[in-house]
Amino acid sequence: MYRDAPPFALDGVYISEPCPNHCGGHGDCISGVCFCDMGYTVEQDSCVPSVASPSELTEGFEGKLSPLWQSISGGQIGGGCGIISEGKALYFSSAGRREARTAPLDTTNTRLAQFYIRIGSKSVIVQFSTNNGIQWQFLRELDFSSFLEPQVVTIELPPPAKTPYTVFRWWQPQQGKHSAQWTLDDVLIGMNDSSRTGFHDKFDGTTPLRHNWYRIQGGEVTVDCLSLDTALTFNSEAIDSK
Ligand SMILES: [Ca+2]
Repeated sequence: MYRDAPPFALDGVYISEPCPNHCGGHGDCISGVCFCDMGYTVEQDSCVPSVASPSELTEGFEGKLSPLWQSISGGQIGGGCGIISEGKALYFSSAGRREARTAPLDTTNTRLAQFYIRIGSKSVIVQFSTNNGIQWQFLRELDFSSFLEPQVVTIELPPPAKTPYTVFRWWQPQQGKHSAQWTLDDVLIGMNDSSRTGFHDKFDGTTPLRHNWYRIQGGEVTVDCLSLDTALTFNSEAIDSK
């Protein structure tokens, strides 16, 4: 009778009594008490990482993938959509689920999420979760019509996204076999919140360059020959590595 029913599958089933924040997505809730997974401890009735999570993710998809990606589904590194920012990119073309999900990041003092993206059809949605993906909160919906050409997107993180264990994901909700592709490149989740109050960089080594600058090509911090002070110097020998 149901012979022609389409196949379906289940994944990540969570059945439990309710605990606050669902034990952060890292534990079992037994009679209203969280029993945390290894590497997580109980804090305010939820499970939080025992060791502080990294506070910054940068990914250009050129060499080895950052260990801060928790999972990538339906995508692979390649050049399927052409150059998005620079070199290779994360190219989503498979039928079925298409998602890139980060590991928990400590975004308590993190300012923004920034990335290059090109979308062939439908929308790509950017979300965050503070309980490891049990519940997702909205950051941005990117409609393909605005991203037929590669664009850079900058999202200032809202206060609810600034936690010691925030997970981010880019995903496309529904996929048929003939849906067009999309591609992600040069992902940055970072920049310190202190840069919100103004911008000042003396290039004296007190702040890592990547905290203030999204990308520097062909320049390096050296002692400036005129002022005898450190400066970001661009000279003819520091050619674009591309
Ligand atoms: Ca790249």
